Amino acid sequence: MDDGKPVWAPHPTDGFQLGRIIDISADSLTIEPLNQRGKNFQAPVNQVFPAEDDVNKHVEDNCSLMYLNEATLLNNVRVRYSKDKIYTFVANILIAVNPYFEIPKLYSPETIKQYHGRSLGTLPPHVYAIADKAYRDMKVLKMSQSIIVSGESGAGKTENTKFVLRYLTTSYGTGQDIDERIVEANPLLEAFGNAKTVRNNNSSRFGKFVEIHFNEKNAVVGGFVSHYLLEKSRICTQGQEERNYHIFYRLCAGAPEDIKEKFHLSSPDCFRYLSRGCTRYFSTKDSDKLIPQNRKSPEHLKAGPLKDPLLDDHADFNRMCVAMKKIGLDDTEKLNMFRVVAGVLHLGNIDFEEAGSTSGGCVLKKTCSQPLEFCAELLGLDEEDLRVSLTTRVMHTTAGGAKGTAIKVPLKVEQASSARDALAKAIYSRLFDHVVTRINQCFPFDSSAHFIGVLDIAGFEYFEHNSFEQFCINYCNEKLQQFFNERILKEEQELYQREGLGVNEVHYVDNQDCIDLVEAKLVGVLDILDEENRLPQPSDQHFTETVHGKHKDHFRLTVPRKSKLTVHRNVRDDEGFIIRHFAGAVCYETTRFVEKNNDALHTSLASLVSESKDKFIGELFENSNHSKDTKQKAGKLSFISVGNKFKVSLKITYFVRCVKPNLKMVSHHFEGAQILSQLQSHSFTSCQNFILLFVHIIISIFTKFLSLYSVWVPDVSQHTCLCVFIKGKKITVSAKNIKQHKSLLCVCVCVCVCVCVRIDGLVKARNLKKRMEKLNEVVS
Ligand code: AD9
Ligand code: MG
Repeated sequence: MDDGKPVWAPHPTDGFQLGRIIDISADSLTIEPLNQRGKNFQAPVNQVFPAEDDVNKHVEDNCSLMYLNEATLLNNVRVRYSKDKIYTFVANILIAVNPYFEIPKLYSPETIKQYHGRSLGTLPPHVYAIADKAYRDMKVLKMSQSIIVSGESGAGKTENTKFVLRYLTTSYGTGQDIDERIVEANPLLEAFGNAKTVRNNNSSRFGKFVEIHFNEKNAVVGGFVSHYLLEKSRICTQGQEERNYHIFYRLCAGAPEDIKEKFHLSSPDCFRYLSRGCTRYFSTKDSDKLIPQNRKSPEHLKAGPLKDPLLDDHADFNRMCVAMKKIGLDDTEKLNMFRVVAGVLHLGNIDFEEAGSTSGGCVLKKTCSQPLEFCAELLGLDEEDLRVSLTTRVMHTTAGGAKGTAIKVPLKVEQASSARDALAKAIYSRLFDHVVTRINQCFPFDSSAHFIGVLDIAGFEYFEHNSFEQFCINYCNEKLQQFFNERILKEEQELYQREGLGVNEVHYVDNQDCIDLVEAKLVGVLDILDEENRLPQPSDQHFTETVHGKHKDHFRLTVPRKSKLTVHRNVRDDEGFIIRHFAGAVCYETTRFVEKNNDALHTSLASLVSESKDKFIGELFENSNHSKDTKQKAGKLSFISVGNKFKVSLKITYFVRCVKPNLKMVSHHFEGAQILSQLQSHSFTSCQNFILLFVHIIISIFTKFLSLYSVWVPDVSQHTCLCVFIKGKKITVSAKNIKQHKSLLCVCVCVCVCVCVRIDGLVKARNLKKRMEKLNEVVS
């Protein structure tokens, strides 16, 4: 690299910049930027990479780059992005950069036809190519396949998932209703399970695994959606400038007048559950003109009822109704769903105040008789029963160990508010379960030979303030990453073993310790939190202290104050903890963790709704097992079941790694540094792992070779790239001559491979990783 050739050196915002090596010291290089002559700077050796001869040239598969490293990979993706080529392969992993605009013809029916039956690599990289490969492998290998779509929030996972579904149903469907229903299920799922967040205007707040089933003749016969981890806390409260689930606003904005009247709906501003987050869009004006002509006008931001200038709730309501019709839901079912949504909104408006008596209990505020009446009416409950169940709970006295008489214990204002919110969460999440169940009934199948599953989960999240929701989502992503590591590395190892290379063990960064930290029995954060919830007086502070107490020297967990990992010094040690995730360290503020983890419906409320006069509500709660309900926390159980599904039933997995180009969510804007960090934590890790694995093999061969014959060693400190020991005699090779020696190096590698291929054993060399990186540069 010190041959005067351009190199990639770190840049704070672009990720990398082109420069020239001016000087080399033991562990750093002096670089002169190509576009800022004289503005030299120092860069660590391991962060400077050789550049391709032509940095404006791009390749479809990163593996065909002359030098494959972080910088060339990023540059390749950047050049392609600037030409609206958003897909790039790294072998058979697909990188997909979110373009934030519709690229003409990229997903057109003609494009679908083009990819039909074509081998990977014969056409430009595309998510259709991955879908087709999965299909062909399913057909040939007679095995179910899965495609895992990952990436951070807003990176394009859900959109790409939809493209895969559309491709498979269009290309290999039978042209019947079922094909369309599988695709049209998405707008409905999104209405109930997606919301606007600061990272994505249409953020999925649940995970889904969609299976497309095929018959013996490999034609689509049906589908099945598994869902998990719906973010329940959002139903009652949202972060600043975030919204509740779309359906609430769509109903208020788009429902016909008669339905609005029937369900007593008005502007979203009138509902507490809708007005907690979006202060920016909040106004007390009760105007109902929800769709601004100019959606971005400042007037609109200032005035008008609660709505988002970038979302068109009115039009989206109509689109959702079309989707409902297409998947076969009739008007009664549709209205039932809307009625429950409206019931939840009115429930949220019920408020409490101290009773003013010695009982210490609470009563409904005087202004709340109407919300109580509306809520009871819509949910088929008795108004008085609802009032009593919200403000008291039934407890059984125990006499001599046997259950005694039931007594009504009055609830304090906060307890009654929690009970109300728990009821809202229970009703809405039951409704969501019902929506998924109904969707599944719309594309039934009697039997299927195989399926292709597509996983789309909420992406890794880190904000300025991170709470319980981020904790759960990131835990899920951590599990997914583990699966990715295992799958890719294990398969590679097996391949090397099959090829006869004597590699016994390959070490890679395993995140099992991080997963254990969250889910281990008794000492895991989730169990500690559950335990806290069971205490007579649970507190966030006590929970946080217990977490720190149980994991004092845990590599993955640290206190916020002393940590250099994140910038959250203002969080006190008993107010949070930092977890080092695979994708970076996140500081979680534990205020309200206990409350958010508590979905428990107390018995009187649970039995009240399950005995509702309304048939639909009764059915939602029909098979409810209250004790099970109270225990279903944080999606721990449900994620594992989905995870197990992969492990047990699927043999082959394809990965689509989505990348978010910028935080502003705009088109044609490439923020190199933040893309680089996504590539490092997602796609590139895998690529690095490949390289690491490859270099690991070479190193182990060399190390064996050393004891017998000779070895090549990187020797940067002497301004040379290589020293070669041949039978004990050291010969240095300067970087200038490296090209001439390339063939010699190749011969050496071949000889090493031939000689050492059957030698087993582990590498014990120190600083292995550093050496591997150096050697990798040399070898490449
Ligand atoms: V989250 O983890 O659910 O918050 P996703 O699912 O990764 O997130 P999503 O697919 O919802 O992100 O994409 C965000 C937005 O980017 C979409 O609403 C589109 O407006 C935009 N997008 C994403 N992919 C494409 C694309 N291939 N073409 C055009 C796109 N626009
Ligand atoms: Mg999504």
